Amino acid sequence: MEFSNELLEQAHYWMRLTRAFDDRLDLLFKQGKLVGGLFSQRGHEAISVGAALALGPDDVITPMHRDLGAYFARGMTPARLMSQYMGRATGPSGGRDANLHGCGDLSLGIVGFVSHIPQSTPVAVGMAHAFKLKREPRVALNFFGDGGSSEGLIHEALNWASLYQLPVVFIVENNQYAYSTPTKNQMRMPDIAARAAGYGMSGVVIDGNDFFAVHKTTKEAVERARGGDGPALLECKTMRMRGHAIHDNMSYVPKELLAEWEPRDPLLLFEKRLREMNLLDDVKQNELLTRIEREIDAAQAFAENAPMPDPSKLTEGIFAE
Ligand SMILES: Cc1ncc(C[n+]2csc(CCOP(=O)(O)OP(=O)(O)O)c2C)c(N)n1
Ligand SMILES: [Mg+2]
Repeated sequence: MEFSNELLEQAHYWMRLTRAFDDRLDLLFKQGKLVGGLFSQRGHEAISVGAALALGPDDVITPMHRDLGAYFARGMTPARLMSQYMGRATGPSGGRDANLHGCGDLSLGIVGFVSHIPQSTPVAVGMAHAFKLKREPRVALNFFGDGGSSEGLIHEALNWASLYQLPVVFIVENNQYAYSTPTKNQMRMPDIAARAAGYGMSGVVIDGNDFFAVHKTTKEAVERARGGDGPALLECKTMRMRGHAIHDNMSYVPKELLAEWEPRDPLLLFEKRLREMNLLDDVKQNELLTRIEREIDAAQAFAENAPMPDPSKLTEGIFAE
């Protein structure tokens, strides 16, 4: 598969934007300017951006809490996302929820998730089933974590998806930990992708820090799913480079493990490749970083000046009795 220069440029922008936005959120949280918790994206950029860029405009994603890059790549603006993190009326959840929880926009093909994991997996399967019944050439892309993969719902969803050969692709972001639980304490086998065989679908292990591998494998799986060949389970191996959320100092993660992953940072690997391909130099890199900082400044100013939600509108858009 060829990677066009345009695609690589886009991917670079989205991945750097994700990293810089994540760093800014860390600062803003410490200044008391955000509401709710904060889940760092560091280490997940190649997965969220690489996978999301494999889709067409009519496809849908059901992201999880470390997929900020997928939101950007689907076209959600920094101003709206910053509003969401600051609990403003201008965020996608209108201030009803915070960070990426409850953050979706169907016009961009993003279905926001509820906190319970992995509840959005059967939602993706349901959408894929609807696409198939309506004979629409659309694909659902679902993201879940290694922790989520041990929940019963995953079994039901993957089994159903394979039985009906639905146009859905599952990305499991194996970042070695679910909160403080290392994967070896929640499953016996080394690869979650191995479970795919039990459902009669293909399972692939990918280096989740390698944009090229994530994008290529996802794109192929998406096109197979779109063509009627059914779902796939893609396990992207990475490392959660921060605590579960900002309150967590991850004292339980061995320092050597983090040191081992540090040089495999997805941004560093990607930029090294771009330089080798003569697509990046210091001037271009500095221009990009400066432009992104300005964009994030503007998003922050927008959100800080945006109104808080109007309490009288609390029940609007809520489906409940
Ligand atoms: C059903 C359910 N149980 C527990 C939680 C609390 N919780 C939120 S994220 C999380 C860990 C998820 O780990 P993983 O799926 O590996 O994703 P990661 O945070 O590592 O990206 C837990 C236990 C939840 N949201 N839903
Ligand atoms: Mg995890």
